[in-house]
Amino acid sequence: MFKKNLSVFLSMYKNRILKHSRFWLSLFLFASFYSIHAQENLIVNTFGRETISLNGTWHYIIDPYGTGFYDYRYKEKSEDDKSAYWNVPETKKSSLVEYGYNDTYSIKVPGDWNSQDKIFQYYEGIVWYQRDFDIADLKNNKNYFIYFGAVNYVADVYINGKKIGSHKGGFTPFNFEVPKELLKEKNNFLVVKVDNTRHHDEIPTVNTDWWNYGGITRDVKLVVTPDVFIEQYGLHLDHDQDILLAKKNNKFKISGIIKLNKTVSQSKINLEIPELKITKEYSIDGDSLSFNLTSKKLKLWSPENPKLYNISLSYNGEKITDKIGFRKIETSGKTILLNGKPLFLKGICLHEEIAEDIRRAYSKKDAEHLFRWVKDLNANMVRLAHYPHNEYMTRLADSLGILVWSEIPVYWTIQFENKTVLDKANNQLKEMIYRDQNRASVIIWSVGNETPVNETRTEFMSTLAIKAKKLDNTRLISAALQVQHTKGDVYLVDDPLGEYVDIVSINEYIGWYDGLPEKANTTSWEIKYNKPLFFSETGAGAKGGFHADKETRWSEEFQEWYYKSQIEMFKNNMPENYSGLSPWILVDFRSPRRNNPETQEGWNRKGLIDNNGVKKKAFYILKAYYDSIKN
Ligand code: GCB
Repeated sequence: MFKKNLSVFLSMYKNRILKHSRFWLSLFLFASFYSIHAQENLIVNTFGRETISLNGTWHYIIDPYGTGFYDYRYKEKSEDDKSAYWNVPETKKSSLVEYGYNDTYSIKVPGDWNSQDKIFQYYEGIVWYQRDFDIADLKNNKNYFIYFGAVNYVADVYINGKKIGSHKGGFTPFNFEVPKELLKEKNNFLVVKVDNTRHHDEIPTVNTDWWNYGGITRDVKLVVTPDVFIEQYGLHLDHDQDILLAKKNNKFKISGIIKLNKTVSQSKINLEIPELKITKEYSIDGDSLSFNLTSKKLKLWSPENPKLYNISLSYNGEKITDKIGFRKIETSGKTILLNGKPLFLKGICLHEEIAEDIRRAYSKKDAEHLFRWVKDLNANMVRLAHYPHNEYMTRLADSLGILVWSEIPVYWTIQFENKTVLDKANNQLKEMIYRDQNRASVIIWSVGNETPVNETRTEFMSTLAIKAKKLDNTRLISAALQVQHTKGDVYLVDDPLGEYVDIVSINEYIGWYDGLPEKANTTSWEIKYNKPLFFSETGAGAKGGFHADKETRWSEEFQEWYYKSQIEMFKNNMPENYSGLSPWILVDFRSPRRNNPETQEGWNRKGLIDNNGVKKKAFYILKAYYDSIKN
């Protein structure tokens, strides 16, 4: 299938490909997409299409032994096996039935399972999810895709007894087409086997400093499309234009790319951006199209003015709507430039968690809750650690004007030597990039965090960095690195991965894991690369409400002292490429590694806000620092 599509694509575009280099980019994008992606192609922007929500109350079975899937010889059950949990349990009174779904065992979707019932609190393993659904107006000329915002970690999806797909990766979206002959107007029996068991050869691997929340953690919906439809599209300011010149002449080039689910010939697509008075009709041959257009009077997107334009794409009876901002992010030597102006990143890291409820965040309301604090901190940027967060976060960041670092969970020591692990990382990278390709707020794709420096790892990580750049050259690439050597008080950053990234990012904990806070006063930095330097982490723990003198660890005063010392270092001892920071972390978060019974109790306490939502003293220190920096 992949080869066939590719050869059709090649034959149809041969001449134009030779003429127009932009086609090379799109060819690469689609070729690499097809070569690794096992599941069906990702549909972008499910918000601006016809959908049927499958959120709500589902049923569950906890299945630690995998009984729903394996027989007593531990062999996989056949599809029509009456005891397989994807099948409707028999109702004949003589039948031997040893499983079932009923309202006593109910669970909310979206949402992690751990927070929903005591029985799940520390559970990791298999849980079967089930619900029925109807399609009021089932149409033959439509396609129906089941779409999941994320399932942690493996999802096997069955509809009316048939397996329709499987996906790995806990933080990225996926969709499967539901064969029409399978669907009914009433009582479709939908089952998802979810397994969040940690494995050495997965991403993330077994060891992380966050809780492995399991379940269908994000929205589930049916996406209803025409038979031929726009699967993906990207619209952005052309990256090659000189932005200062464009601003001077008030003439901006917008580039676009559209991908259909099928090959067509001479078919028409309409693009509208009413506010810019843009109405275009494009002709598409094959399954993809790239184009450029010029716009006058464009207002560029920035944190100060997060201007979004309503856009619509109409094709084959379907109208897809979106809100898109246009901006240019680049580096020039040691500086980050946004729309041609130097940019300082006043950031903060956050996990996708609502600490007060001890659960994963998943909704627009949750995003608003977290971003209110970000705004309150006077920050202009978030590092969404350590995995792609839900789409409400990046959409809200777009409208609030908050810059985003988005990361795949290539975290600490994974199996860098294992080719299939690289494939998995690649897959997550692509799903992250595809989903958010139209979010102006996302300026950095990060390929990982604190990976150990050695040749195998650098090969692995640089492959990802190169891949990310090829998939999307309109954003910056980074990875959170660590200091390898010190020369007295001078900290040297010379990780070879630095060659491959646009921004050299460093995690440092001088004063917490490394001496006491005053150590920062005498520390200075030497960076091997002529690139912007960003501090992707720094932080200290404090238990909210615990007060003592500043030398007492875990007190709010210690954390305050730490932040004051760090800020002194940032103000006085920085090389000129210092371009920003995102301290660790906005809010305390759950971590099974943190077991001090007096101060931690399963929480990483480096939050500037405690697990009850109360700000600690250090919050105000960072807030004041950010207030003092004008971009
Ligand atoms: C780090 C990690 C982060 C941890 C943090 C800590 O360097 O990147 O995931 O949670 O340190 O608190 O130790």
